[in-house]
Amino acid sequence: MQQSHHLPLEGLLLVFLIPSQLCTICEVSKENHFRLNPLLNTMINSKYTSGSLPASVLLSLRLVGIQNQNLTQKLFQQVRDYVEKTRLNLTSGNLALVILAVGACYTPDEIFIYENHLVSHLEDKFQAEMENMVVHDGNPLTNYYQLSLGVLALCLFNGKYSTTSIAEFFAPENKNYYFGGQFSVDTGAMAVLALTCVKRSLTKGQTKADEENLKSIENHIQSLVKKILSEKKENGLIGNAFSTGVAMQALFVSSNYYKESEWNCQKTQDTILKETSQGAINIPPALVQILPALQGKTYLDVNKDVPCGHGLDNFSISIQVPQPVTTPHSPSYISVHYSLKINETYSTYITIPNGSVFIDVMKAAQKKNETLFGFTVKQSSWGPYITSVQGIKANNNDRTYWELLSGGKPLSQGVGNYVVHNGENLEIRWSKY
Ligand code: B12
Ligand SMILES: *[C@@H]1O[C@H](CO)[C@@H](O)[C@H](O)[C@H]1NC(C)=O
Ligand SMILES: *[C@@H]1O[C@H](CO)[C@@H](O)[C@H](O)[C@H]1NC(C)=O
Ligand SMILES: *[C@@H]1O[C@H](CO)[C@@H](O)[C@H](O)[C@H]1NC(C)=O
Ligand SMILES: *[C@@H]1O[C@H](CO)[C@@H](O)[C@H](O)[C@H]1NC(C)=O
Ligand SMILES: *[C@@H]1O[C@H](CO)[C@@H](O)[C@H](O)[C@H]1NC(C)=O
Ligand SMILES: *[C@@H]1O[C@H](CO)[C@@H](O)[C@H](O)[C@H]1NC(C)=O
Repeated sequence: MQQSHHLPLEGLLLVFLIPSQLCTICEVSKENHFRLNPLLNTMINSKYTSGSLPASVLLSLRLVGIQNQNLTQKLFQQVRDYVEKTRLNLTSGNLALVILAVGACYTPDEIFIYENHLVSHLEDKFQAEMENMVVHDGNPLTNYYQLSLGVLALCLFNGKYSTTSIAEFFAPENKNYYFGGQFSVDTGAMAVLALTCVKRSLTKGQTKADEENLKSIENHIQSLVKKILSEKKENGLIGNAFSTGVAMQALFVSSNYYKESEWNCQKTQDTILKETSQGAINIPPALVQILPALQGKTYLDVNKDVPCGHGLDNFSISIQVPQPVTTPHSPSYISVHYSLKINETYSTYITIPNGSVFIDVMKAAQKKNETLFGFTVKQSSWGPYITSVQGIKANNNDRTYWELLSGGKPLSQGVGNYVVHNGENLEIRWSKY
């Protein structure tokens, strides 16, 4: 908060006093910058069609010091349009991303935040999330990932929030960190970033209550970091490929809560670089978190009072025309089994061109029988999200959603990205998280 003037000095002291803090941060070396090319190109050349994605891309580029004027101006314009078109009827997390992106480093764009009172709007939205939790059995309007983004933006941009409430709501045993009993790495990692920001702002204040809050926030960070590390896979990924970017960021800012031997950052980095260059991680909202992580940067480096870095300033960015997908003249067809499970199960066989994705199967089933298989989607930055099937709507207040499965196992991709296979057993199931 007010102490932001002291940050540069504090930063220097940290560098000299606690060198071990820096060892765990691994950055892609200069000679290897070319390996970031596929990642950057996918990010930059995506059509940014949906929601806050332009904001996330802008934030990511600014954090790594890419200041291509044409590109940042275009992105900033898209963010403005988004804010105007939606008249700020945004979810808390989306508004937080706008604030972080526009305010990252000292830029003239920052005035946009103040002209539109974005921070006080975020305070209201955060309040509404809390109130919803009180009324609806502890369930926020959105989720804890977005509440964490909200706390982070309020903390970095001098917004008002109650540290006592945060210390209470963000306890690691809170059910909102879990989906179907499984710890959500993305959620825990974003919470670590938010709590770390709050922690840093508290080490100054120091009333008796602050001291209590500080202690409990430090405990929360410690247990969340432990849970994140326990989701580390053999190949170095943390959770899955889509959560690893934000998990790396969380581990960068919390290195005094684990031993150096507990995380091999280099291994995680190698796997991520390999997977992005093979095109295995080609979804822009995942890449926007990975890019800063590969440069040793985190969302906590968003500093409105310091100019943008120059890290990748010389990076050559080619704005490509997306290549048309070459479709074979006579596509081969595959057949899959599709079932819809509510209380009863409704099933059908669907024949579709090889290479189709899950949503193509759903559309074909819908065509067969609209009453049984009719569904609706909402566009999100990750692609189409299934909001209802047979008229039954997902509802955050009840923690209900439409779950995607294959062979009885939950998928880690959405209906717009998951490519289906011949003979596969696909299912969409009315579930609780
Ligand atoms: C919270 C959450 C959920 C909640 C959403 C409801 C709620 N209470 O908000 C629940 C538990 C229901 C859920 C469901 C699913 N999720 Co989810 N979810 C998240 C999480 C942790 C945060 C989303 C968020 O608010 N982001 C921030 C805001 C600002 O961005 P947003 O785009 O506006 O957010 C909306 C969308 O993200 C949407 N959403 C949530 N999950 C998914 C998944 C897909 C594929 C799509 C298109 C949209 C979507 O819900 C958000 C609120 O409206 C993300 C992690 C992340 N990094 O985002 C994973 C994440 C997006 N989910 C993921 C997956 C795989 C799913 C499921 C497909 C799982 C399954 N097997 O069924 C389903 C979606 C099925 C469907 N109906 O289409 C993956 C997507 C990976 C990918 N390659 O696309 C992520 C990245 C987690 C991960 N690391 O694997 N999810
Ligand atoms: C920016 O865009 C203008 C016109 O669209 C173009 O002439 C110029 O070369 C571009 N500059 C860079 C650095 O790409
Ligand atoms: C905000 O948007 C939601 C759906 O996105 C809509 O249901 C609601 O009526 C909107 N509220 C206002 C005040 O426009
Ligand atoms: C960028 O390029 C200029 C000129 O080619 C060079 O002087 C400068 O050192 C480079 N900066 C970085 C960060 O590589
Ligand atoms: C499923 O069955 C239960 C118990 O019979 C019922 O309460 C519930 O409403 C049903 N759910 C749906 C979505 O039909
Ligand atoms: C579908 O296409 C993939 C490659 O795109 C191929 O390996 C597979 O054999 C094809 N399957 C059928 C049934 O044609
Ligand atoms: C759709 O399925 C329902 C229930 O099985 C059936 O009554 C109806 O006739 C079907 N409609 C079509 C167009 O096949």
